[in-house]
Amino acid sequence: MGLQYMDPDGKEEELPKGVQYYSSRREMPKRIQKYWSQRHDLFSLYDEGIWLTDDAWFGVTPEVVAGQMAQDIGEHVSGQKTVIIDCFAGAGGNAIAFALSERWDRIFAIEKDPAALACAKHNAMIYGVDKKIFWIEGDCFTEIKKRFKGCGMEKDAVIFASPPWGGPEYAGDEIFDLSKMEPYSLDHLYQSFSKLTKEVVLYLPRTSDLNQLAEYAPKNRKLDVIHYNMSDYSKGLCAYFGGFQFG
Ligand code: MGP
Repeated sequence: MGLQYMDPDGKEEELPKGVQYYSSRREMPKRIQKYWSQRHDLFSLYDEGIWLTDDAWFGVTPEVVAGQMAQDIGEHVSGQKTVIIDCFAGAGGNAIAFALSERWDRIFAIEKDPAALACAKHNAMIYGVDKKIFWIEGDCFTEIKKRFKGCGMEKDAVIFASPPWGGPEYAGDEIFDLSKMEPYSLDHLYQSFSKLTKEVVLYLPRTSDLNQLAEYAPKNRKLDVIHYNMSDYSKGLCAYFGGFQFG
């Protein structure tokens, strides 16, 4: 049984379990109150009734950052890629940005937490793109094997993943050790996703150990890593594996 929620048109809705719509900072649990002032950075349409789980407040990609990433992936990937798979869709920030970019024939959004998935679908509806996304509830490692491997779609697909970083505590490390990222290490993510397609984009902490990332650069070739700023500092970085060409 969820909470009652008054949508912006004044209709009462029952919120699914684990889903929240906060209309003031006071309503939020203390541990996430600091994100209240960022709500319109996360979703410019927050006031239209954006749903989030409490953990999504610190995991979701801010809208302008997600938009920039969607543009970079779409413009700089080599070959005829037409499918993008968002492996940790969370509350939908990235999948919505992919849909708004109108670059992809098919967008798949995988999320194992049913509450986060309910948020993502609802939020995509607010942005008018829910019908442009195929929603999959499940574990991304299982789902990509089950649904995409051997179906001929691999050559058309890019995998995007904004995985959990082990919570906001990541920020306490001067250099973030990607081999200890919880619950999935860089190696686990890279090895699992690159079995499906070479074009893999990972969104990682801004303090990620670049030497660890460099180990995945192809021999004698570069690996592009791009920081994404808001205001004048980095929110996080994307590592672009496989065929991407940035200048
Ligand atoms: P932050 O450092 O937790 O917060 O997240 P804040 O207040 O934005 O920090 P500040 O120093 O920038 O003011 C910064 C950004 O990292 C967020 O906007 C998210 O995009 C991203 N992010 C944070 N966490 C904890 C995660 C995570 O676990 N997974 C993913 N994919 N992104 C995260």
